[in-house]
Parts: sequence; C-alpha cells; structure tokens
Amino acid sequence: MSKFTLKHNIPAYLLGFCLLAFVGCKNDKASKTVETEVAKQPNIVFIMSDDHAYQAISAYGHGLNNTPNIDRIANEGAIFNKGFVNNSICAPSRAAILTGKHSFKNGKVDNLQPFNWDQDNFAKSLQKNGYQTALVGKIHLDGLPQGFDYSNVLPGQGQYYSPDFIENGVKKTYPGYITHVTTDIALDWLQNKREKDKPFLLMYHQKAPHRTWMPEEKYFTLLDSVNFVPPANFFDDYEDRPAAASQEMSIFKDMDLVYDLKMLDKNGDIKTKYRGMFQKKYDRMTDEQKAAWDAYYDPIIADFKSQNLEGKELAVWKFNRYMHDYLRVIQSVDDGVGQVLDYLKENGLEENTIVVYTSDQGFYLGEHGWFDKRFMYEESFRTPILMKYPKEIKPGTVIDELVQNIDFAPTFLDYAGIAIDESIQGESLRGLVNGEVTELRDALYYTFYEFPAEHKVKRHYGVRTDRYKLIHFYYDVNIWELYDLEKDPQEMHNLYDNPEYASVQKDMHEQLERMRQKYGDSDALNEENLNRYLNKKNIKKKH
Ligand code: SGN
Ligand code: CA
Repeated sequence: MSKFTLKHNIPAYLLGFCLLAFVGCKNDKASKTVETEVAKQPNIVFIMSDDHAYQAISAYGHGLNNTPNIDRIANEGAIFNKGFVNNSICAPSRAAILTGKHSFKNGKVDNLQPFNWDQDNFAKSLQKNGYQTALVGKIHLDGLPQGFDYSNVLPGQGQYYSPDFIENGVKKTYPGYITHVTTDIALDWLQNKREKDKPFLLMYHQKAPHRTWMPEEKYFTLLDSVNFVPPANFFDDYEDRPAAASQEMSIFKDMDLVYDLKMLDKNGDIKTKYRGMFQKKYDRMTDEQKAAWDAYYDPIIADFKSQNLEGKELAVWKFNRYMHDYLRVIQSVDDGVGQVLDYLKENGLEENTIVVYTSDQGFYLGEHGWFDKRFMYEESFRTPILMKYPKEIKPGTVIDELVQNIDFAPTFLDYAGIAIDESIQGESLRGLVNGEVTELRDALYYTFYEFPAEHKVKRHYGVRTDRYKLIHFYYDVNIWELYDLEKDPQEMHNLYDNPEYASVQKDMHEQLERMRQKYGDSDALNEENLNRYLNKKNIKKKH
C-alpha cells in the first residue's frame, strides 16, 4: 500500500497571500495582480463513486445509513435534489461527464463501445490552462486517459480485495482493500506528486458500492441489528409496464445467493450459477482476511441453511442481506471522503477548492423489487450531487432545479475562467449554486442503449420535465410510457393513452422532439448505434 505523510505544506496561493500582505502597502497594483491571478482558478476535487444510490446518503434523508463525511459537503455547500444522468450506466456516464456531451455525441453509448480519448474533455482544457490534473480509481474507459498528468486507474470494474491498478499505463497489484488503496493513492498525489504552485484537478473515483459489495472487516457488523423493511413497491407486478417486467435485475429472482449474497458454504451445498466467480473474488483475500471474513459470514450461512426460506420470506431475507453489504461498503467510501476533506482543511486548501460528490448513476435499493440501474425510472436516472465551494456557495444551499451530469464539464470550465466550447451540451451550474440564476432548463433528455445484455433492460430514450416523464422503449418492442411524477412518484401507473392525460401526452411528445433536435439525436442515430452494437456482439438483427 502506498504511504503518505501529512507534512505541513504551505500551498502556493497562501504564499501569494503572504506576499500580498507583505508588499501590499508599497505596490497596490502589483499586489492585486498576485491576488486575482492566484484566486481566480480554484482547485477541483471531483469525487465519484460507482452505483451509489442517493437513498444511501444520509444528507438526502432516507434514514438508511449515516454518511457524515459526504454530508459535510452538503452542509458546507449545496445539495441537488434533482440531479440526473444522461445514460444510467457506468462508462457512458463517465464519458458524458468528461466531455459535457450526450452519449450519441461523444460516441460512448454503452459499456461495450471504445471511448475515443482523442476528443476534447474538460481535464484536457484545465491542463492546457495551467492545471495539474490527476485521475485515480475507476474510470471504465479503455485506453490511456488523456488530459491527466497522473493517472492510476482500475482495469475495468476492479476488485475489492488486492486490487490491480494501472499507474500511468503500467499495471500493478496493491495489497489491501480497494477503497482505502484508492484514497491513499489520491492523498499521495495531493501531498507528494503534484506541482504545488499550480491549481489542481483531482478526479477521485471509488469502485464501491459496485457489485459484488464486499465490505472491509471494520464494517462487517455495521447495521447488523437493523432489519430493513423493503420499499412499498418491492413486490411490484409491473402491470401496464411490459418493459419493466422483462428485466433481469430482481433481488428475489436474479440475485445469486453466493456471488451477490456471500453464501459461500465450505461444503458446497449451495450451488449457484456464479459460485465459481465469487470463489475467485474470495481467493484474492489473504489468509488473515479470509479468516475474518469466515468468522463473520459462516454463522450467517449456517443460520440461512437452517431456515429453509421460500417465497416472500426469502425475498425479504435477500433484500436485507443485500442492504447490509451495500451500506457497509459505502461506509468505507465515506471514510475516504473524510480523509480527503481533512487533507484540504489541514493544508489550507479548503477555501479555494470546489469539492463535488456524485455517483456515475443511481441504483435500486429494492424499489420495484430491483438492484442495478439502467432504466429511466427515478432511482437510477437520478444521481446524488453535492457540491461545496466556500467562496461562492452558501452552506445549506438546496437546489431543486433539473441538473444533469453533462453539466459538470461546463461548470468547472466556468469556475476556471476557460471558454466553454459551443459543442458542450451541458450548462454551467455556477449561477445556480451562487443564487444568480434561478432556472436552468425545463426538461432533461435521456438515452440507454445496452441491450441485449446482462439485466435485460430494453433500449430506450425519453424526456423528463419537472412533473412528467415520457419514455420510449424500442428495438424489439415499441412501448411508450408516461408518468405523472407528482401523483405517482414511484412510477407504478403508466398513463400513456389515458384520455385524461391526452394533452400532457401531446406536450411531452413535442418536448421530446425539441430535446432530440436541440441535442442532435434521432432514430437514424439509434439505428447506427444498434447496428454497431449487434456487430460487436455478433448478434443477428431482428426484424
Ligand atoms: C457488471 C455487473 C452488472 C452491472 C454491470 C454494469 N455484473 O457487469 O451487475 O450492471 O457491471 O455496471 S458483475 O457480475 O460483473 O458484477 S457499471 O456500473 O460498470 O455500468
Ligand atoms: Ca456504475
């Protein structure tokens, strides 16, 4: 594991201020130059985890867990209640964040297509304008990252124990637990590797809480005594929603007892499809780690076997087993956020640093009976966004406007005083969070392409306004869905073709067309992306 020591370090801009104080009375003009030059470019710490549901951040008030460090960002800055993604899957969301463009513009429409690093991204722009830039942890975009002075990233999804990393293109295996390794690498860059006289961008990306939710020993028993009650629509029957019915991401039906829920019994009675795959993950642990793991999980396995659960009881047991591990891996993420915030504070970097916490998308914690993401329904379309910047954002700011992950790139460029290229499709959030702007947009556009694939969520696109949502599922189906989010926040009643909503439906179709024109999407592009995907997967086209 990499080591870092917290030495007392005086950042460049503080030196600037000392100098300013010293020369201030002699040469006013010169000193002003020093101050503005130093102050105009804030540092940026962009923290992103993978699959972190907003329901599992205590600042959002769902009462599932306690994330005091992530909450610090909201308390000291802003929380976004309507933050959304462009495409609820890992690599496409990351590509949209880097480029500020929708998937059909940046080309990374699904996890399968290659990402073209040669195109512009906001890190490249910051780097060209004097920033030191680093990318640490999960990125899930193949190829050597461009725009970064330093990169140390996971190959693909990464592994919870003894993780591999690719440091500036060179693969290494680190001992220990991934969340801490990622934090240590980030802190090491902040403390020892960057040029401290320059503003910096640190993209600090955790793998957790991505499947298969393997906690560290410290948190094995966290929330053990809590019996989680599944959401009200846990036993959803998907009436009127055939696209929702056809997925394979049900906690009850699709969660693997061993792979997902850790029932790796030593005598091998519990035979599941993915047992072997979990065994490989387990085998990455040291003997000491395995002993601690077994000491916690073996009694749960024995108890589970003795109960012979079935039907709804088994579903609720699975839900609880899932929630316990999912929330535990988040606790380690929260610890890392605390370490990074403390580093900024202890090193005088707090005032001039923008800190963002977000996830590559939302996640289902039992809503509709599900885990995973992909759908344009709220829990996976939405994503947590918390942001602080003491110079411009008042503590306790709450933002209820519709914002999207394509907004990060223009926001950071705006703060850094760099021109925002016309091709960028997001909007800067700067005015919204400092109170100068009250309305940003009236609708959001969404696309999802990864089908046929794992979890079987159909290809779809759609539009969401503050109140309504229109979705079109296509390719091997042709299904329209319309929701009134005010009356039906759980999206249980498809109102499409309901006469009472005829005018809403007409307006939403018009809104959808406006969005597609504004951003440059079309059925023809969907067709192109579909053909590329089917070719790559070697699947014959259905007619
Ligand atoms: C893996 C997971 C899926 C998950 C995708 C995409 N299976 O394939 O459950 O939906 O990643 O996730 S696993 O068996 O490998 O865990 S993403 O966040 O990378 O898009
Ligand atoms: Ca993800």
